[in-house]
Amino acid sequence: MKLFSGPLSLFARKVEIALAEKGLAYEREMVPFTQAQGYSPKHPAVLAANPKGQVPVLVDGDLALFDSTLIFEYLEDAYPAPPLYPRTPRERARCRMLELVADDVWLKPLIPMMRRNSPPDPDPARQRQREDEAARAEDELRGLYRAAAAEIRGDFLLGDQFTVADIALFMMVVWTQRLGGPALDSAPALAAWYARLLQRPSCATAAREIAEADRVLSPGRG
Ligand SMILES: N[C@@H](CCC(=O)N[C@@H](CS)C(=O)NCC(=O)O)C(=O)O
Repeated sequence: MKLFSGPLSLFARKVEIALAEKGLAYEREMVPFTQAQGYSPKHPAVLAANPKGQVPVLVDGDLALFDSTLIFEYLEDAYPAPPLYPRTPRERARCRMLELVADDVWLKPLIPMMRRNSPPDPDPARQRQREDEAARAEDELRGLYRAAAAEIRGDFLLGDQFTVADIALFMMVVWTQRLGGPALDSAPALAAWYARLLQRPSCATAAREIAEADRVLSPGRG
C-alpha cells in the first residue's frame, strides 16, 4: 500500500493514524508543501487519482482512493481487524456523525485561526477584520469544545472502543492547539480525553511529526 500524505495535512494524518491502529505496512510519500505556495506544484500521482487534487490518496494494488472518510471505510472493509467503527447500526451512525462534525464543523473556525498566523495585512482595516474574525472563531471553538466534551461516553467518544470519530476529533484538537486556539481547560472532559489519546502511539506519532513539520515549515509560529 502507498499513501500520498502531507506534512501539515490534517486529513492525511487521520489516515496515517488509522493505518497505524490497524497495524498495516505502507509506503508514505509526502507531497510538496510550503506555507507560501501551499500544495503547489501538485504531485502528478495525486492529480491522476483525485479530481480534487488533494491528499490523502491511498493506493492499494490497482485501487487509488481519495478522501480520508472514504479511505477509513475502505480500510475497515478490507482490513477489519482491529475494528475502527462500532458494531451496531446506531452507534456506527453516531460515529460517522461525530467524524463529520469534526471534519466539517470544526474546520470552519479553524480557517480564520490559520489566517491569523499569516503575515499582517498592510491595510489596517483588513488586519482588524482578520483579528475580529479570529476572535469570533475562538468563541465558536470554545462552544465546540463543550459540545464535544458532552459527547464523550467513556475513555473514547463511543465508550470503550477507539474509533474513527476519535481520530477525526483528535486531529482537529491538535490543529486548534498548534494554531494557538483556546486552551482546553474550559472543557475538562475533552482535555482528559485528549491527554488519553496523546498516550496512544498512533496519535502521539502524528502529533510529534506535525510539531516537527511545523519547526521546519512554520518557523515563525510562536
Ligand atoms: N475531505 C477531504 C479533504 C482533503 C483536503 O482538504 N486535503 C488538503 C490537505 S489537508 C489538500 O490536499 N489541499 C490542497 C488543495 O485543496 O488544493 C478528506 O477528508 O480527505
